Parts: sequence; structure tokens; C-alpha cells
Amino acid sequence: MSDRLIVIPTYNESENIRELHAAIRGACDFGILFVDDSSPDGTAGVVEEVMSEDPGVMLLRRTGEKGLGRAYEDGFRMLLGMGRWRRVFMMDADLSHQPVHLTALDEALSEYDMVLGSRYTRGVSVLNWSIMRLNLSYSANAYIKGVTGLPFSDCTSGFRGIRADRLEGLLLGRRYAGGYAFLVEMLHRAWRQGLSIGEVPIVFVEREHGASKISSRILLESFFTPIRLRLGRSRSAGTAQ
Ligand SMILES: Nc1nc2c(ncn2[C@@H]2O[C@H](COP(=O)(O)OP(=O)(O)OP(=O)(O)O)[C@@H](O)[C@H]2O)c(=O)[nH]1
Ligand SMILES: [Mg+2]
Repeated sequence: MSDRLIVIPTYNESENIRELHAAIRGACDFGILFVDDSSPDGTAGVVEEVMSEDPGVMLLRRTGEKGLGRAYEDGFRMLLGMGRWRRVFMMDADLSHQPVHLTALDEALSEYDMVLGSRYTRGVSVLNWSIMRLNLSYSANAYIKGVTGLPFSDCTSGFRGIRADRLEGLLLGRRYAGGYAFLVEMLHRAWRQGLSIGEVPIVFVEREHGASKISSRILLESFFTPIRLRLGRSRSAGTAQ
């Protein structure tokens, strides 16, 4: 049985679960943990159907405060508690992150503690994005790098791999941002802790089914998080977001 686990946060992704699962199984035999925030569209039900056919699939159902960062935190705590996973991968459920790249991320983890699936290492490798969407992502990266000093080309990438023994150290102590800014904060913490971090080129494909969950609240958090990181402050455990 594989000692690699893919953690996939989901919110209203019922239309994507089966296709994603098939694509992952076409690429690797890694375990899969879906972390669902009680999606109203019945995502968890579809995951349960897939689980009945594939024992390598698990589901963590979250209730209460939703958010990408919260979902990842809970998923990480669950997998660390299981004690059997050596490498952990993070990816979106909307097929923007293509499972075919998992092998390259896994290979790079033999060299690095953490790897980023990067859209911007070889120019720009993004399919079907509007110029506006590309501009937003590209400018966000320039802003994050400028403010925090992070030396990576794609700091907001949610397609990543990390060695499980390193993950434990990243979760200790303080709380992360609740939304997408979690990704930047996690990377910043890893970098500050001196983890070796590599980037692997990926091709990112815009979602075909379902809707993006990026809201103005999430954008606001993404604006303030780099400043907070630069100032060296991080919210204390238990502080409301
Ligand atoms: N559990 C959980 N998952 C979430 C939440 N918000 C987003 N997600 C998932 O996080 C992943 C990324 O979300 P997307 O809406 O695709 O965001 P994005 O890829 O940055 O933006 P787009 O390019 O517009 O799709 C998807 O798998 C979502 O279902 C949340 O609050 N809770
Ligand atoms: Mg997406």
C-alpha cells in the first residue's frame, strides 16, 4: 500500500469528483483524502460512492467554520494522527491541477522537503484563463514576493507536495489564515523554518465545471497576509478570524 496521500479540499465540487478520481487513478495509487465543508451540492455523497469502489479514498466531513485553510489544517491533523503517510500532496478538486504531474512532484520530494507545482517557472503555463485572471494571479505573486521576500515564482500555487515529518513542525503553535492566504502563510513558515523548497513546472487548466470560491473577503485576507507575515506577526491559537 502506498505511503503517499493526496489531500483535496472540496466545496461544491460534486461534478468534478468522479473525473478527478479517475484521473488520479490513471496516474498513481496514492491514498486520497477529501476534506469537505458540508457542501450543499452533495459533494460528500459522491465521494462516498467513490469510496465504496475504492478503499484508497477517505472523507473528512467538516462542519462549522468553513475555509480552505481550515480544511487543510484539519486534514493534516487527521493524516498525521494516522501515522502511516510519509509524503503528502495538496491539490484542488476542479481538475486545474492535473494528476499527471503528481509523479514529478513525488520525484522532486526525494530531493526537497517541499515542492511547489509552479505555473510560472517556464514563462506562463496556464490554459483557458482570461487576461484579467492571469493578471490577478501574476500580480498577486509579484506583490507577495515583494512584501515577504519569498524567492519562489508561484507562491500561491495550491498544488504541492511535502514530507509528512516536515508537516508536523509547520502545524505547531499558531493558527493559519482561514482562506486561500493559508497557502502563502504555509509556504512562508516552511521557508522561515529553513525547509528545502523546490519548484516543478506544471500546466494549470481553468476549471470546466463548478464555480470558483474566491470572494472579496478572501481577496482582502490575501492582501493583508503578506504584510502581516512581513511584520512577523501571526495570529495566536484560538484567535477569531
Ligand atoms: N473544504 C473546503 N474547500 C474549499 C473551500 N473553498 C474552496 N475550496 C476548494 O479549494 C479548491 C480551490 O478552490 P477554487 O474555487 O477552485 O479556487 P481557485 O482554484 O483558486 O480559483 P479558480 O481558478 O477560480 O477556480 C477547490 O477544490 C475548492 O472546492 C472551503 O471553504 N472549504
Ligand atoms: Mg480552481
